[in-house]
Amino acid sequence: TYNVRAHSYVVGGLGLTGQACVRFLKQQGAKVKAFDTRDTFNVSAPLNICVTTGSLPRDFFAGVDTLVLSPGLSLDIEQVIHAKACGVEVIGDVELFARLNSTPTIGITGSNGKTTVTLLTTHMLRACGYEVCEAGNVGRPVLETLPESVSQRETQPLDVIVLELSSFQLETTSSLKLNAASILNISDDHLDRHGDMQHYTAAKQRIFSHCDTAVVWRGDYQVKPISACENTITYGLDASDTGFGLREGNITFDGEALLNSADIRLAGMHNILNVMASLALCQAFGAPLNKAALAVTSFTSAPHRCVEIANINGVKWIDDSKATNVGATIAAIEGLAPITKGKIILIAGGDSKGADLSALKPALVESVSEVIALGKDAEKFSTIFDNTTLVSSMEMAVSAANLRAVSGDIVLLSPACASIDMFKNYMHRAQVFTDAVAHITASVKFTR
Ligand code: UMA
Ligand code: ADP
Repeated sequence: TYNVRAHSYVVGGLGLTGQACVRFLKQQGAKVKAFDTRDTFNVSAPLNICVTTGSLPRDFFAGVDTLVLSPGLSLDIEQVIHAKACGVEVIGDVELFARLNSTPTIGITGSNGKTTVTLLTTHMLRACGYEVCEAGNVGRPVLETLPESVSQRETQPLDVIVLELSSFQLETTSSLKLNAASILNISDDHLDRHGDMQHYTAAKQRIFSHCDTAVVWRGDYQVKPISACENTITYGLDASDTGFGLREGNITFDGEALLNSADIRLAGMHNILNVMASLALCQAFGAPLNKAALAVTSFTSAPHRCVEIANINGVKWIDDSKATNVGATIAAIEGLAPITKGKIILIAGGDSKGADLSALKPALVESVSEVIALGKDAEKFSTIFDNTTLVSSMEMAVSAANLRAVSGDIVLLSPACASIDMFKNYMHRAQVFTDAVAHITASVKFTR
């Protein structure tokens, strides 16, 4: 067994993950100090340890054997190269969790749908009577789910943990044992960090390294495990007699109807796939499938994922600020096109993270009347779609859309890009959008 006290740690980065690592390691009585590459950053409570910012002194890693690196930091930065040169092992918080965890665990990764499937799977398992919590990229650092962590000590022992895992978290993980795991889908994202699709896919494939049951979408060969897993459950939108399928509007398991898709309160075919993935993960864990299926009907979308925030004179305003890559925006357009009575006006742009936006073109040409683009990579939209208007703020984007939209239309904020060039995060971007839309509502009332 892994003994935390027998090691001496450096925690790299003091965001949410780094702070949770420091607290956990200190509680366990381990030796720990930290660095952050930024001159200034916020901590939620005093850490009471030695913290170094910027470049590190030459002897910084003397006597240290493990660097726990935050997911927001690349393995290529000078501090990590320095650590490796000193013989220090570089791991992430998920690897530390893996070495200590003994609770059954389910893992979810993919370019899109991770949070939805993580929350839905958790919701289903809770409805089946299990003590369950979600953690990881969804927002709760994984170490906080261990029974010895302060936040878990006061609560009931967990029957199962559902982990949302990003490619950054998987990149530094090697011994995570999962009862069930899935790569939901793979499309272009984070290439500024991973370099190319091959490295990005390889990071995601690490989820299957020690996994009992792989949950596999039949629609993309890239999501199949390259390493051997004992069992496989497949799903897809075809009428399959094995695994999960779709027949006459019903989600089926081994050909038997399980759930009518009309009872699902999430929009778009991509969400049917998300429901199937969640059901398959529950099935792999051994949960009663009928109860899990019933729970779907009481699950609503997490915020900022294709949510209608206003209907002003017949124009629907939709917040899909969480669409930070091309795959998510395509899913939103394809999901909304069949339900719109008019045209779709798309507000998009931000930091494309090195992505090739041309994959968006067919969906734009097919279903979007105009793109209003903002942010660092706004001009990339002009190169793939003629009717693109460039604006310099979200307020301008909303008022331009308001001028063009008529009853029956949809104005969709689905940026296909990260928000960090103009906003604190995707939630902040959504707030600025919502405020600007509320401003229109106020002026509509005023003119009346
Ligand atoms: N940073 C520095 N220097 C440092 C430390 C951080 O510049 O020394 C910067 C990073 O480059 C990044 C930001 O600070 O821009 C945050 O990085 P972090 O590693 O400290 O992030 P945390 O606050 O620990 O949050 C992370 C996940 N964030 C990232 O991977 C960037 C959160 O996912 C996750 O909820 C949290 O751990 C708990 O597990 C967020 C995310 O955006 C939602 N994830 C990306 C995505 O979903 O696309 C991968
Ligand atoms: P993630 O956690 O992977 O970012 P979310 O569930 O938060 O995933 O959804 C992010 C974005 O991707 C939203 O815009 C959502 O509408 C879209 N999306 C959700 N599921 C899928 C899917 N299976 N395929 C493509 N896009 C999806």
